[in-house]
Amino acid sequence: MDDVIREGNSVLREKAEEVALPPSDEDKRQLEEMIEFLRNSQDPETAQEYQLRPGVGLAAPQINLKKRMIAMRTTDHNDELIELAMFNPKIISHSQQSAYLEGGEGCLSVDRDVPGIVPRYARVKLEAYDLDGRRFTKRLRGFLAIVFQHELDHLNGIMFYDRIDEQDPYKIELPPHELVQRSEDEVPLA
Ligand code: 4LI
Ligand code: NI
Repeated sequence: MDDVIREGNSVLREKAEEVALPPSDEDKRQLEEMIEFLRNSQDPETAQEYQLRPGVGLAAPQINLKKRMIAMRTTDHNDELIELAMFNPKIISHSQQSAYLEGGEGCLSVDRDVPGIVPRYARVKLEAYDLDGRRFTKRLRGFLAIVFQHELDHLNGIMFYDRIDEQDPYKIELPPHELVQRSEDEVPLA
């Protein structure tokens, strides 16, 4: 059950390949299994039994597949459960405003605490293909937007700590203009 690839494995540093569309039965099965893994990791009994850490996002390279596939499972700002399975996801537009998790980011492939701010876009509009191979777009904000960007990074061989400022891990990136005001969107989440 816990077949998650850990940091140090070169697969996590490679660029994953586009999935040919429509997706094959094998691609679909693997993406469904990624959602199932997240469900299990969030279920206290199953997580205990299989010694799983809870996660809300998983990218295919983390289970040793060089494919552009992402699974997400978490609640949105209305406490509604959101499950997303995506082939070939990409950002088609994003906010200028940034956001970050105040508690830093964690990753199922990283068995240590890496403190610091991971700057992300506050809002993104994504394009992807669902399990049926149908194209869809979706706007994300808040925690969901951050999780999506973290997982998309995995498809490009980027780890969250690559984005933490080495000199000053808690440095908050601001637009390089003194007249730019910070808006509500920039308040830290969680
Ligand atoms: C228990 C049951 C404090 C520390 C606050 C926990 C079910 C960290 C935050 C969870 C942190 C669930 C999460 C992510 C952070 C921290 C991921 C708890 C699982 C909160 C998800 C991918 C970054 C995503 C906000 C090192 C495994 N997840 N917390 N970051 N939750 N979770 N990330 N940050 N500090 N990581 O982890 O799934 S994007 Cl659902
Ligand atoms: Ni990760």
